[in-house]
Amino acid sequence: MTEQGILLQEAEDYIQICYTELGKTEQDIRDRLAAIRKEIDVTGTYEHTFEELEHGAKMAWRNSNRCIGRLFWDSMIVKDQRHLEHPDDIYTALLNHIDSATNGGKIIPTLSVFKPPGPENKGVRIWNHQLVRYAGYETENGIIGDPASIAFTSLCRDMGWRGEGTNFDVLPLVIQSEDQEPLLFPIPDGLALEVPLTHPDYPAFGHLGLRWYAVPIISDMVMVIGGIHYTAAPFNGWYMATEIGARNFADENRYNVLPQVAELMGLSTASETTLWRDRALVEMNVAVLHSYKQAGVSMVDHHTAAAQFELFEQREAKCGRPLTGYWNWLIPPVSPATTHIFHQSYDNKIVYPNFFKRSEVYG
Ligand code: HEM
Ligand code: NRG
Repeated sequence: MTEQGILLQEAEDYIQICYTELGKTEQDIRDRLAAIRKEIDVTGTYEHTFEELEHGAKMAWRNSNRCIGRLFWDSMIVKDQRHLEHPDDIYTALLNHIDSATNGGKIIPTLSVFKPPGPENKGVRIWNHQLVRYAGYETENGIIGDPASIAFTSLCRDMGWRGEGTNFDVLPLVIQSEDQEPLLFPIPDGLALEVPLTHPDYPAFGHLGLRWYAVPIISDMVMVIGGIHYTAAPFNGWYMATEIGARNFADENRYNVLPQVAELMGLSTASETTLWRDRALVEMNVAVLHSYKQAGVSMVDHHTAAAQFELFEQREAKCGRPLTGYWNWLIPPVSPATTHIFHQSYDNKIVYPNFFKRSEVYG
């Protein structure tokens, strides 16, 4: 089949299901498909209406097999920024996303959509993994900051950016539009809300000087709806505490702070059988939940998130939609067997619309 034939096929599949879910008539579907056929014939591609884009983005979240947060798929805010081409305007829109999604701490799940590539244009691409992320530097005295950001940080430095060199330097935005070179834009001080970490029972925990940003805004995934590849569609919800407490700070190839937490708790790290890692891990997660609560920033613990996911499973069954999920990612990294997710299996079939890693789509 030709590329246009495939696009038309995918458009037809999507419009059928989208319009059915939105309660439109068979005539609406026929009319829209005729218009899309014509548009693809003439231009080689087609544009989604806002309604199609909005519902498609929500479906893409609903179909994200690795996401435990899907109960709230239907309430996401979708911002249509497809008209923006100039990097300055895209920058402004990204700052607006950060600000309006943060909402003073009461986080609003939000997705901004920028111009997708087509036969005549290359669309928009954001080079950051997340809009807000800490830099990582390799130095003679070891790594400073987030080891996961070393490659991207060095790219920013090649483009002329200089961070302060702390463990928590907020990286700049790197935006590419059409055929232009990627450009670098700073995130103004104070725009990205951050939470200093403290522990309700261990004052010494606060002296570690740990902090994390309020809102995870994934910006490097491709959203695929009806055959259109949205290469710039940053989205956010709120954090589940274990993402920060059990991975970002605990992984040995990330901030790796469990030995320091064990020490301030007075635990001996001489033998694994004391389970000092596990005890430090739990208190690390207590600190994350406590600190976000105290700062008034939305966050969910893994037990509540699993209960919400169970409700999502039930609602999907009621709507007659087969549930898909990826067990390896859905189980939380702390006490997984205390959640129902651990004790059942999930079908990891990929259903469209969905989000993909760039490498899955473009190799
Ligand atoms: C992955 C929670 C909102 C799409 C995840 C993960 C968690 C999570 C814990 C696993 C992350 C990891 O292990 O690194 C939540 C919570 C949300 C939320 C608590 C609160 C509302 C969203 C939204 C979207 C989304 C709004 C998209 C519109 C995804 C996708 C992944 C994912 C695509 C997989 C990411 C990857 O493959 O790297 N989510 N999520 N989530 N979530 Fe959600
Ligand atoms: N684990 C990553 C974030 C992955 C997505 N998680 C969310 N997404 N909660 C981290 O930064 O720790 N979301 O859209 O809310």
